[in-house]
Amino acid sequence: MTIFEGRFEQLSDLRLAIVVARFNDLVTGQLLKGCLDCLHRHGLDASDDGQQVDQVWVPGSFEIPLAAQYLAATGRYHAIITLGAVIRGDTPHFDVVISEASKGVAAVARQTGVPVIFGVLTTDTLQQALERSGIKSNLGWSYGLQALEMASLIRTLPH
Ligand code: INI
Repeated sequence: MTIFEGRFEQLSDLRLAIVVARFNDLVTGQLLKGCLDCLHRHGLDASDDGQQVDQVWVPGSFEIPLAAQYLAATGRYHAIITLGAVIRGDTPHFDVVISEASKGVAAVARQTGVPVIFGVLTTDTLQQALERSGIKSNLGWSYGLQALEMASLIRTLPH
């Protein structure tokens, strides 16, 4: 039996891109902080002038899939992390935004073969979103970890 799984080692040549939504940037900025902390603590150069991790800012979560698609199509990145916050209290078109963001991200990953991590928080209130982006835990950290695992896994799978 062969078991394929991602490992958190030999990460020095990985290139990652992070797509961040400005909407609710109180939350998404914190997710980004947590995500970069995770990547840094796994040995990646996630500094402002580093070459391993690029950042792309988009207006809102609805725009995330298009930016992710451009990035994935370049072939430069081993994984892409998307960060957004969709809060039900803010808008009646909550369902539209989250549905397009989630379906779009999944489609990009399948069409390009590049892992795209879905880091769009979906909550009923701003308080819940803040709790998940630093007050209690920071899911940005988990999204970073999931990107490393998937980037590593894809490299080990038979092509
Ligand atoms: N974008 C978000 O990322 N989160 C939200 O909660 C949100 N709300 O509430 O509307 C939101 N809307 C903007 C949307 O993502 C697009 O940027 C906008 O519709 C322009 O296409």
